[in-house]
Amino acid sequence: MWSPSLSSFSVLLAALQPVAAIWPAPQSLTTGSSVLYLNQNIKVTYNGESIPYTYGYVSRELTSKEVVQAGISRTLAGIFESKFVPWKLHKRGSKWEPDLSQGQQWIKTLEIVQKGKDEPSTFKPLAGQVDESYNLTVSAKGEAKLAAVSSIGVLRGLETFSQLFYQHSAGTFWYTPFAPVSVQDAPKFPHRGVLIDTARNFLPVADILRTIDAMAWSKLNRLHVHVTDSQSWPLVIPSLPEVSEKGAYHPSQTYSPEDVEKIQTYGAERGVEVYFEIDMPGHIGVVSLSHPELIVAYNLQPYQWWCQEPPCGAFKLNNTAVDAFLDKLFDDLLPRLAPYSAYFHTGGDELNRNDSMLDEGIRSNDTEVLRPLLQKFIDKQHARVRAAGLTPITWEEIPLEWEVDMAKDTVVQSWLGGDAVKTLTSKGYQVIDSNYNFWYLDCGRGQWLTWGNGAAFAQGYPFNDWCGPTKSWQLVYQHDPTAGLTAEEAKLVLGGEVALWAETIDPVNLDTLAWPRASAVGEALWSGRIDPATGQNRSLVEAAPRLNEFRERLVARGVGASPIQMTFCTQGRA
Ligand code: CP6
Repeated sequence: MWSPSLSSFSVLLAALQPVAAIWPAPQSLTTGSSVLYLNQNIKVTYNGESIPYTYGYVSRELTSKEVVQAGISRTLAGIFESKFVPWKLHKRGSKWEPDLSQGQQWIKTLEIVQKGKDEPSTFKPLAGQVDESYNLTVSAKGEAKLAAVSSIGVLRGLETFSQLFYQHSAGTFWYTPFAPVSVQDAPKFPHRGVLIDTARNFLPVADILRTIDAMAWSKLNRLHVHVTDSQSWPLVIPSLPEVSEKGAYHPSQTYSPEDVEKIQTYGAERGVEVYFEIDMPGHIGVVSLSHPELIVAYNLQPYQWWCQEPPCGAFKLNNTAVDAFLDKLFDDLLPRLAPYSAYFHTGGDELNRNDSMLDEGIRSNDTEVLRPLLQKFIDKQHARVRAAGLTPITWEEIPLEWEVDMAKDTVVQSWLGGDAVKTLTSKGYQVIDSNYNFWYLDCGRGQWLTWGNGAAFAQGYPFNDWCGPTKSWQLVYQHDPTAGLTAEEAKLVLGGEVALWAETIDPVNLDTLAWPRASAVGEALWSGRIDPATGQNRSLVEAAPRLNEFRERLVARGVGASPIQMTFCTQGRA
């Protein structure tokens, strides 16, 4: 008789007590119920040196100190400028804010200590492993301390710090109701990524930068730019200007070398490594517009015979002119990318064997004929990538469908689901999981089957849904890339990536499709599926109001994230 009323009593208490809503959940978090206020008078130090808070500070060079200084500026701006007043998160008509007439206890200091050095000094921040861990404490007296090994760890801790604060509805007061606070945190997986596709529909630089911001707030750290495909080539290659001149949708829809560097340095400043993919030998038909001699099966019909999606087109697999083109392309591009990223993605998905029937040097679709040619193609391509100091990433078809051998430090991105992650890790490859059943965020809307103004491909194809139903945040949240793996296999899972294939995405719907579902994957990859406090899978019931609050912060900071529930769900609770 006692226990039901006892438990409903504690539920009631929990609902009256505000709950810190850090997203993604830290590995360990304790909070109190003292109110502390924050204003621009906070004294910030970095390794003992005072850091003036300059509004809108942008780092001039990627040194740890500059990155931290810019991070502090953004963090405080993220608190003071976002004007996040959490009225939606409290019961209708309730008196939920601290009483300003009680006086203010201020946060006086934020003492940042970075114990390690960021090397190399050229700031290739996330090359290989970076220690992103941090400890954050805020005493009831208003002394905040943040300790980390790397400057990226400092940025992660600053983001957590910012999520403790709300603006008072009275105006220029910002407070946390949770002091004292103690956080110990570190990511479960080193690779927590988002794939964007700038070939099906172009994304202006500003939209990419906003995506990087939302990634950093979600503690996502790798932006994979699928920059070219058979539909368009927006990337300007100065030594091969004709490729984007012919291949971009429009001269305004291109990325100059300066744009690329801007995107990479913007990411590096925020602890987001930006790496690029030039997909090949399939998905490269657009090169036919400038170099028709290198490509087979461009824009052929019926497209299903040649590829998955029009317009088709693949590189000739055994061709010296293709080699010369790739030498030139990689010599131009890779040295520009290498200072800011550890990886280059060489594609390798959905190569259709029929394409080589049209290659005058091959004239076969026999796997046994094509496999050694593809092996040679991949060997040369990966040697070019490694020579530039980058680690190659390929799609899973290269090792699994084609059984091409690669060095075991090659990273393989898996998208087809099933046993692929287990098979790849048991073979010794490092894996990024992008299982399309869970982490393809574009899926679920009618696709390009009305293509060509409804005329060119109006061959009676039924309208269908692009790759299945739209995925809920709950579905993407619950996918664990290491489920069913042995401990040995799980060690080789670097993490995962959500994909935003852009057949039906452009700046108009990018934010609503990406956020906050990518943030849900951010928690799956940063915090892990298991809650260390309970040893159980994380609870959707616990996550929902926390993700809801994080979504409000995304919107307040200028990202058009979709709502995940009714205001009633928070206001209606006791
Ligand atoms: N484009 C490229 C795509 C896809 C892939 N590669 C894709 C395939 C199937 C689905 C969604 C996207 N549009 N280059 C596969 C990696 Cl369901």
